Amino acid sequence: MLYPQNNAHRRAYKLDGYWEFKKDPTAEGEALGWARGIDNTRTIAVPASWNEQANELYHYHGIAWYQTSFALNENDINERVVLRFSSVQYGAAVFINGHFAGEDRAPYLPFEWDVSDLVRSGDNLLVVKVNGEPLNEEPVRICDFYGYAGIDRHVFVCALPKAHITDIAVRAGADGKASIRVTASGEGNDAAVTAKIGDVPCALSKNGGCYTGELRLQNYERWSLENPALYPVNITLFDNGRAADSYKLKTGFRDIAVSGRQILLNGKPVYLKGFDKHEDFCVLGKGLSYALNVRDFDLMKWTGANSFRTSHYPYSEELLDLADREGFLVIDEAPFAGMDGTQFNDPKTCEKAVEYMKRLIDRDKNHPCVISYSIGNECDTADAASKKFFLPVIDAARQLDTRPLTYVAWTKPDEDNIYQYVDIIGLNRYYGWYPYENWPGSAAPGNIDAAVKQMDDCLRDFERVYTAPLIVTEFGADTIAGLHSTFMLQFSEEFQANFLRSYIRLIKRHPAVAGMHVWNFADFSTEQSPGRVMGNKKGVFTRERAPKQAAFILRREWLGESDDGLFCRGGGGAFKIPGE
Ligand code: BDP
Repeated sequence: MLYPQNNAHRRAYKLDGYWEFKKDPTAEGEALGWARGIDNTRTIAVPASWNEQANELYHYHGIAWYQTSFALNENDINERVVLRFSSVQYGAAVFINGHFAGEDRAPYLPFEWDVSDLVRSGDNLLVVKVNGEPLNEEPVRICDFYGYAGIDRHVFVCALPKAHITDIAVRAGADGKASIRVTASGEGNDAAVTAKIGDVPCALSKNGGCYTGELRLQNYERWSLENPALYPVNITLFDNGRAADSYKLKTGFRDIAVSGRQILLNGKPVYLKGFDKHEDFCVLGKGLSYALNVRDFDLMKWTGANSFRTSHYPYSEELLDLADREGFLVIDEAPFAGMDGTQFNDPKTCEKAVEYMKRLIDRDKNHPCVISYSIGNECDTADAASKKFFLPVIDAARQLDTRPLTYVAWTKPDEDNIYQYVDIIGLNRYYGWYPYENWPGSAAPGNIDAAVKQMDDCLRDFERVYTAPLIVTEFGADTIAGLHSTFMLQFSEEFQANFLRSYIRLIKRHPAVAGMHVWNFADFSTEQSPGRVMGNKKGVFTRERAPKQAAFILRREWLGESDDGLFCRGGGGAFKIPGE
């Protein structure tokens, strides 16, 4: 699905702003005719989760109704009008001018409908019924993160030409070759499509239902961490002898592959250093913020990170755009976290999982930053029934994309049923933090030396059983910013700094490991519980993005900063003490 854009042929109206909002705790809105409009509402901002926008909304996870209006002119309504939601948690039923437009429950993924028959010139009423939590049969769980709900990314109304481009897939390799596939709709038999990357044109030929072609750039720069060169791809659809539609996206020429124990970027081994993140910030909840994204990349770079995982769901398209521009390597995770036998044994849930995996790849396939899709996080894959769920997901992913697949879990090497089918093995380990009662000889919480020994054993066990690259996809310790201790006590900044440094140094000694992601980039909100002090505090940064001591340790481990450097350098370069 293409991201909305404005050009000579397309208009995209963003419906950001203040909307009207009404809770529906007894689910009676539909019967009361709220689809035709709601009254006695309160104001809510879009995009953003609703929970932190008002005291009365924080704990609300039921059904809620949103309403706004948008104006279209005569030109718009003579075209194909499409309504696009970039993501709504957890699913939306949508009504335009009182008529049903569509319903979709895909978590953290976009959906759109042709609403040409429902709109009129002038004002149009848009009403959205939102489910505040996922239905049981959906392959998505709110794990250790707060169940933020609402319209958390942009909503667009688009006017597209009747003959229009519906999809574009560009695969650009390190050798300068690009293959392009375009699908269109509403065009005549003599329609044609042209493509241009940079200055190099390419006529696409009609192949079954789509237009395909290849081109090669002679003078080009590869997309890499140091130089994330992006090239504009301009696609034009000609119908009846004239340009009917066009679309512009960006591509990067790069290869990603797994060979032996290594991940290769443009044929050279690349070591992943970075974080697991969450879409989570004060007031916004999971709401999109461009400024926050820029800040997060700045801080990730400042620590020396080159990559992150979108734990535990697809993040916004805008965030991936930024990763393309900034040269970050992303493990793009499907929303399948914490699945167990209940989901594995329900064929409808398994079918949905395949659909969502396909939709994730469809959305993200053109991003050079995406180096791997993670098919899930910490599911009960010791259960053989997990194959019923994951093998079709893996199969679907392999049919659509050549990117390596990752699976992330805490299962033991010989008991897991899924690792053998993926290309990269993600290990989540918390030795020395959580008591692992079921792991014989588990390190006591707080005992870093024993934890490191146990992590070492774990890596050796995996190295014996699997030949694929390993990534330590999670390790970390909750830390309350401002708590200090010389006794190496859990929750102190000193403990976290030491804990991370010890893990990192051990991990670096294992050549089978191709990377490490610290849990977590920043503190984030969770359901309240005795083990969570207003959220998960394993962030290297606080929720407000202030560094804990561990952030400076990462700089030293990942950038090779000296001790002096910890105190004398700002993020933007050398900081000179006046007079020195
Ligand atoms: C891991 C989960 C992650 C949690 C983390 C933790 O993948 O979602 O937040 O543990 O406990 O097992 O901090």
